[in-house]
Amino acid sequence: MFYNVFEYKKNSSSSEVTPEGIYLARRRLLTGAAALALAGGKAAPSAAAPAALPVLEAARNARFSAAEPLTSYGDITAYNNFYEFGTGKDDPQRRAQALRTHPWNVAISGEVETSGVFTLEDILKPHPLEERVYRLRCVERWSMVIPWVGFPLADLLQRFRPTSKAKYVAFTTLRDPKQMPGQRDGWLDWPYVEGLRIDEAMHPLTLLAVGLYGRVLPNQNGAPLRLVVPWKYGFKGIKSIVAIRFTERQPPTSWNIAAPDEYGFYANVNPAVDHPRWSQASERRIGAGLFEATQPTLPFNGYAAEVAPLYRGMNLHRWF
Ligand SMILES: Nc1nc2c(c(=O)[nH]1)N[C@H]1C(S)=C(S)[C@@H](COP(=O)(O)O)O[C@H]1N2
Ligand SMILES: [Mo]
Repeated sequence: MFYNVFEYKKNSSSSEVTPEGIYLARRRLLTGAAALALAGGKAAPSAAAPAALPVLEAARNARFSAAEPLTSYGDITAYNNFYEFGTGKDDPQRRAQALRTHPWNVAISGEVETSGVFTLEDILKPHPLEERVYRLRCVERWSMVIPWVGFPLADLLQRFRPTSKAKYVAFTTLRDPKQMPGQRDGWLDWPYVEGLRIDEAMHPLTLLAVGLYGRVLPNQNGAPLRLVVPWKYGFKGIKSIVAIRFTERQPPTSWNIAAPDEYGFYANVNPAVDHPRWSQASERRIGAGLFEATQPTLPFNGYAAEVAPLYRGMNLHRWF
């Protein structure tokens, strides 16, 4: 099958980053990353993040942050899904460092008054950054708690003035098999695509992330720009976005194309709806302890109070 839920093996070197390699890759990025509001000379926000990555100015938004112990920087950046760089959990950290994230353009198209191709700097400039601690629950039954740096997707979308026909928002990842060796394999149809209903996209919890642990996103976590939708399974959080399209019809999504019986369009975290091959009732918090004991999975990943109203009257077994 496309990925194996049981393939996890603890990577004993997961917290040993190679500072030289990361530093060199980051130096290349830094040269043009002015729009990321770099604050030179500031103290590292977390001893867990490598000093080689540029610091981002971002105060924590307490209202939208989970009060749970953070997953370590080492685990967040060494245990990844980014199939463009391979299917192994440690492939992205090893193979994504050479991805060129500058210059970077994002194409805005479809049912909007203002469409066009914008530089990353244009995309980011008007948006103050904030930190939000969100749970990430992968469909594979593991979870993390991640301090993202970003801004609400709604603030960006509104700038382009969606028309009344804009019912969905579709996202596309870079397609470049030269830089993304996994795209030479047929794991998924490339480029990776995802989508949200417009009210999901506009929900205040939906975040566009440009950093984590107070610094620019490492490539393996989706630099320079990735989606974070905390009440949905991790695969909705599309990485390294190059296109945002407003559509009238529900857009295709990569995992749904690959295995429609296993991955739905909605992909809301739901302990009551099993994946066909395993239960979704519990999860293993990465790095939480020697045995990483499982804990119950919460409806909407714990965000039910905020987002359950979006799905009022919908049969969530049918629309999984
Ligand atoms: N372009 C792209 N985005 C992607 C993926 C991918 O393979 N390609 N994997 C998804 C999956 S399955 C998960 S769980 C999250 C993982 O995000 P993280 O590696 O930053 O924890 O990214 C999602 N976004
Ligand atoms: Mo995932």
